[in-house]
Amino acid sequence: MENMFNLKGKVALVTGASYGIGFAIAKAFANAGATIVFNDIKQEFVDKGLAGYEAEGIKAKGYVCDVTDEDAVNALVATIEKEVGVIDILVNNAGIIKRIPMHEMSAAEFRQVIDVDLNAPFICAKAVIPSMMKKGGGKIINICSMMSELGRETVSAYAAAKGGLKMLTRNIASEYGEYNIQCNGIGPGYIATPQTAPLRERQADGSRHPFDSFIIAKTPAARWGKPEDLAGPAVFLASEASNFVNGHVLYVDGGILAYIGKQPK
Ligand code: NAP
Ligand code: GCO
Repeated sequence: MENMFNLKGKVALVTGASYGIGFAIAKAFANAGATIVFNDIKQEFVDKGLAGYEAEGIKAKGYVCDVTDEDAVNALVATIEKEVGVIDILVNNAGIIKRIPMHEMSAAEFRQVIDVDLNAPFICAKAVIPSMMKKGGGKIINICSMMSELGRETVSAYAAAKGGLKMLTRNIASEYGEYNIQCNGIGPGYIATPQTAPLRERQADGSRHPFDSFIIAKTPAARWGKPEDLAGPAVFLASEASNFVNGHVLYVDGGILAYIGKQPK
């Protein structure tokens, strides 16, 4: 049974994995035996990520690459294949959010979120699929969101992108399942990372941010998730243990999607 979750001999590319959720997933893959490759937009973040992996005893390789740039992504994949090996596992983790009321959001801002959160996963998956097909299979994991299922104020672009990413996940599963490529999503709940830091900032009087209290009330686990909460689900979807799981979004949300929320006192 243990071998089913073993990633020894596998090359895993986790996009945007200098820190946050991507870093935690890549660390889990390394601990399961995978060779880790990651990218970030800036060398300073790649260096920060390399230092983080080194501190964990992980020999990762990091590259500067903007996932929205198709030529750069194709060049990245070719370099990885030359320097490390064919990518067996791709995690489309890189992502941004803009919290702006829709009627105040410019089309350019909307497009930027769609570009990173939806177009880039398409670009990266398209870049790795041909070699996966030749190799006889692979794993693609798209990091979706509560907003793949739910909307809320100010996140129209993000919800549209993450909703689209859920369907892209299902379509890749449908189109490439016969090549033994499994494509699944992970839908994290509210996780304590830099991306959600503004939602957890203490108020001037030291009290919790209203959204922080809201999420605690909406989560049966009554806590924010930690990036490490995603480690086990990610290793499962990257391993042979999930070879017949395809087109699924695994929500790792502490129960948010199942719960109406705690009645205010
Ligand atoms: P984060 O802390 O903001 O980290 C995002 C990472 O993506 C950063 O390393 C960032 O690099 C990188 N990135 C952004 N745009 C990029 C681009 N164009 N090319 C390459 N790298 C890029 O976010 P997170 O909370 O770890 O979230 C990671 C993923 O999980 C995202 O897809 C997010 O939507 C999703 N998610 C997060 C939560 C949550 O509650 N945190 C919940 C559900 C889903 P820079 O530092 O250089 O910008
Ligand atoms: C927000 C949050 C969420 C989380 C995550 C929830 O502003 O509502 O940033 O979008 O990032 O996507 O699953």
